[in-house]
Amino acid sequence: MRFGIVTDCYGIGLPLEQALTRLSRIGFRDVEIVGGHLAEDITAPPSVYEAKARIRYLKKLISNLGIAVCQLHGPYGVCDLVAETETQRKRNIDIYKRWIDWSLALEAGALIIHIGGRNDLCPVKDIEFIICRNVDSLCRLAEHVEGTVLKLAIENLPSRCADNPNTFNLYGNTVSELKEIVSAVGSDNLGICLDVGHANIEGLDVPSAVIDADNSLVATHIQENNGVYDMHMLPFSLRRLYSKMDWFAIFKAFKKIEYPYPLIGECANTSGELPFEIVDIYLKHQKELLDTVMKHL
Ligand SMILES: [Mn+2]
Repeated sequence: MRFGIVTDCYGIGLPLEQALTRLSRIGFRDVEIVGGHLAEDITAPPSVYEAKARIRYLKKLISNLGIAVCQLHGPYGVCDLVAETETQRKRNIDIYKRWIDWSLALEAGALIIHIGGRNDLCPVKDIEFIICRNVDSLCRLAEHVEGTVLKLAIENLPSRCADNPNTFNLYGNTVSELKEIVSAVGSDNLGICLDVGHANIEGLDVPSAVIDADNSLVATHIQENNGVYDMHMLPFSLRRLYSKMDWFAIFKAFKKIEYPYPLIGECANTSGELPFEIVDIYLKHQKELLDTVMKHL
């Protein structure tokens, strides 16, 4: 088991090319590229045709650095797959298709998708309606990736959020809800991204959530929080008094299901706040700590 990380761990202000170079130098081989590193406006990414020179450059850089793009995170919650209107939903699906094209161009393993039904973006609160619209939107996205190895990974999102009280998700808060969507869509390209921190906020038993997700798991967001704020800290940052996340049990669960991909830290707790040289030292040692823990499970 290997530990990788998101590319905005230095803060989004450090360009992708520089972040990748720094991460490679300190030993990282596996990353999630964040949408904000590829497009100024994540709801309007350039087409891969418009961006072909940059894509060519990035692919060469990634290969030279020995890095694998395990995951790519597109528009986060803003392109809701249920949406306020059908026109908006169609527009959001098309934006996701552009992110799929980027994922394919960069040979990413999985594209992370936020499940539709965010409270503030989705006026209809009927759960059956939310499920139907998600399934329909995801069927259309699955069609767009058919015949490729790219996985679309729907992420569990919390049903309450102390940081941003209005932006919680009405559905897709548990592994069983995500599995219901995955089986309704019925595509080999669709799976789950388990955000263990979101699972913790939701009050789920995190190791059991990993076991439940089992082979539908195709992407991860590893992050620690206190169960209230979505803190996105590296594992072992908090004392047990403040965090109920038992990292030894969590990593053991990933080992038990023989999770085949690197675990990706969606961790940016010092991002943009420290000099890059300090972040390098911090990340290098955190990686060493996590690799050691995983090796000795
Ligand atoms: Mn996440």
